[in-house]
Amino acid sequence: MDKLDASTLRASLEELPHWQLEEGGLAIRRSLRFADFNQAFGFMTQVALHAERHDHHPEWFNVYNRVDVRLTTHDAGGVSGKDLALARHIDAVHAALTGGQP
Ligand code: H2B
Repeated sequence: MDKLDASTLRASLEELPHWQLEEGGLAIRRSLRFADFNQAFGFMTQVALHAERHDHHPEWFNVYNRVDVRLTTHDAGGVSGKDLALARHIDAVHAALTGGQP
């Protein structure tokens, strides 16, 4: 999948308000909070299985109840539609587990 041009990406991110374009524009990022480590790790497990099914994987960092996520398409050298799709999935899993708190 090709990387998105800057104006398409900017427009798409208006529908993903929790996600920020990284400096340099190569990736999008979101930091997520959970009730505790158990909930954070449950989130990571669900997202990992989805990522494997779609052959598109997040870069992420976890400390206790926090998960920092970075999405980019290595094969395309930037942000593609696959990253936007994964971002939407991540938002949905997070909202289902936490009730939507940021
Ligand atoms: N994940 C991400 N985020 N970007 C990729 O370009 C990518 C991936 N490529 N997961 C996939 C795996 C590729 O390496 C395999 C060979 O299909």
